[in-house]
Amino acid sequence: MINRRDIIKASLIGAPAIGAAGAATAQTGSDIVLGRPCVISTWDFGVAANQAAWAVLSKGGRALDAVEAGARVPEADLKNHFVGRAGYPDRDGHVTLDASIMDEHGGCGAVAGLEHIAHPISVARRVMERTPHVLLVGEGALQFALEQGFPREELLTPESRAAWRDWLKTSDYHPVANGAVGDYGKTLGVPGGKGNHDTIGMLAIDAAGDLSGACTTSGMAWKMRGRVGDSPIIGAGLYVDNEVGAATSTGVGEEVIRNAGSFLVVEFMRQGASPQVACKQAVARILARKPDAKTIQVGFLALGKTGQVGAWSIQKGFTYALCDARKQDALLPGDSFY
Ligand code: SD4
Repeated sequence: MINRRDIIKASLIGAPAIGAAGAATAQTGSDIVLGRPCVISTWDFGVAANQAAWAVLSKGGRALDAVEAGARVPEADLKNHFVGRAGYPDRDGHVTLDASIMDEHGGCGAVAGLEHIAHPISVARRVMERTPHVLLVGEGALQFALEQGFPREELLTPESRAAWRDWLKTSDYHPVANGAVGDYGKTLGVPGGKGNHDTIGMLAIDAAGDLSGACTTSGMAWKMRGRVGDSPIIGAGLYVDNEVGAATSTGVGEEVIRNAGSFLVVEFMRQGASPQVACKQAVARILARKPDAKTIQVGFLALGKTGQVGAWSIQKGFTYALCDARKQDALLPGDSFY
């Protein structure tokens, strides 16, 4: 994988892009600028998700439809143990899913602790479009999904069950009072980091220049029953402001919630920070408020209204995928403090 600077130099993605008015848009600082339409998402598997989103965007489709289509790809991927079907369960063996979606009008919908439904992102969209509410949880979310015609399914695969049983041998998870990131087990490594890094956050701009975002996850492996992370919390795991830009997060959700992370990134952008600087400042805020957070992973991804991209994390290892008319399979490492 080449680094961000190389890619900008090589003009692979950082080449002058077609901006809002169809004119060449200059890069600002170290920001990568994508053409319109475009889509970005967290982690390596974001490449495949972006391509599904691109199938919508390249035909002039709406960013909202694109991010839903993209997020459904890892939700269905049996090799991905941190999103949708085959997600690792909580400590009691239940696969509980969190997801949120936001559109260009500030509309939002989310589900938390949803069981037995393979595509929580689509249920989140129904919450947005067909209820007067923003967030449905647990039993109520399941009831709503079934009423909406989503099939009830077993999401715990034999492989995920085996991993859970293996984890039960040591139950290697030690929450610390209200701070607590815990130890997610030796096989998963740094909490929120490599080995435990498959939440997808996806942000898109469509041909009309409108923004939408989606975020979906099975949350931290072996979490306490009832634990909800940042991904379904609007302003924490996802925030979209069609005037300014959008942001999403991955990693240990407790630290993101504590700092209203994605909202914070968008607010920094509103105050004039580039998406890259905004992500960096939000990670710095987390570290300033809780210095021992340097042992965990949190990453932010942001997309400015005119296609600038930002990505910053606590630890090395955060990657993100980019896609516009010039290239649909770009993958870059984010910048980090450690
Ligand atoms: C959570 N943020 O539930 C999610 C998990 C994650 O990389 O992103 N892991 O806290």
